[in-house]
Amino acid sequence: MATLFIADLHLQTEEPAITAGFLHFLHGVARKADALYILGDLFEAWIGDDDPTPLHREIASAIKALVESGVPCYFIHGNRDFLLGKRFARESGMQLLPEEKVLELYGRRVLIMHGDTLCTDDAGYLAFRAKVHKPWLQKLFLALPLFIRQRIAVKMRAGSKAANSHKSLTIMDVNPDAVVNVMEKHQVQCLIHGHTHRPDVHELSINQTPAIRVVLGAWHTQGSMVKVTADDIELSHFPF
Ligand code: LP5
Ligand code: MN
Repeated sequence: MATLFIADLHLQTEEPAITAGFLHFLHGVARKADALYILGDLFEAWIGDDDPTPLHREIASAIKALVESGVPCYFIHGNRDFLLGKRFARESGMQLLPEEKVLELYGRRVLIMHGDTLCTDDAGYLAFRAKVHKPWLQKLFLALPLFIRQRIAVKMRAGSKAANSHKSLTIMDVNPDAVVNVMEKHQVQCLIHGHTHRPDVHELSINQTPAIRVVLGAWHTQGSMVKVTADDIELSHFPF
């Protein structure tokens, strides 16, 4: 049996092919898994569980069907859907996890994260993140009318794109020391994350022992997943 990990689907109404690919995944390979972990940025942007966008209902229902088929589904927030809350979790059957979670999988300890907090060279992002993670600001934002929230999200996305266009690619990748620190903190030899959209398997050394960091790919034109079994940790890409 196997445990599956995906991230960075960035689902949005404007990208029906990605949605179709995800629905196919949920009705197919995911049904045979022991569990499915979604490591953030499932959605392109999330402005509250009360958003009536039909796509959200469709995705919730499809994930719920997976869970009701016997495959538990877990979610770690990304930097786009950090406001996804208990109401959507209930509707979809997903169990919400903290931003750093250690799993015991087939005798192996595996740390899972979205990955944005590893980008410690990106001071601008960390400052932004600290602000939008303030509970009082989130409460204030969620109390706004939906159309105002939509406008703010559009401005934030535009602001981010503009800021990113002036940043070096290195700054927007994980900091190697941050990776070692978090893996040593959790005493793991395996880390799986997303966010950077740079799928790869990186070998490193943690506590003088071989370790790996597996980065999931974003779902732009194909699917990407990590499959963990008792014998292997495999990063793969597949057509929608
Ligand atoms: O997301 P992406 O891939 O473009 O870049 C990310 C980092 N940017 C972000 C910002 C998100 O894209 C914004 C999404 C909002 C969705 C929901 C709204 C919820 C509002 C909640 C309010 C409590 O995460 C980017 C990183 C990059 O990853 C790589 O790691 O570099 O970080 C930034 O770009 C941060 C910038 O340095 C500063 C942020 C600019 C935002 C400007 C806001 C102005 C509008 C405010 C209106 C009131
Ligand atoms: Mn992300």
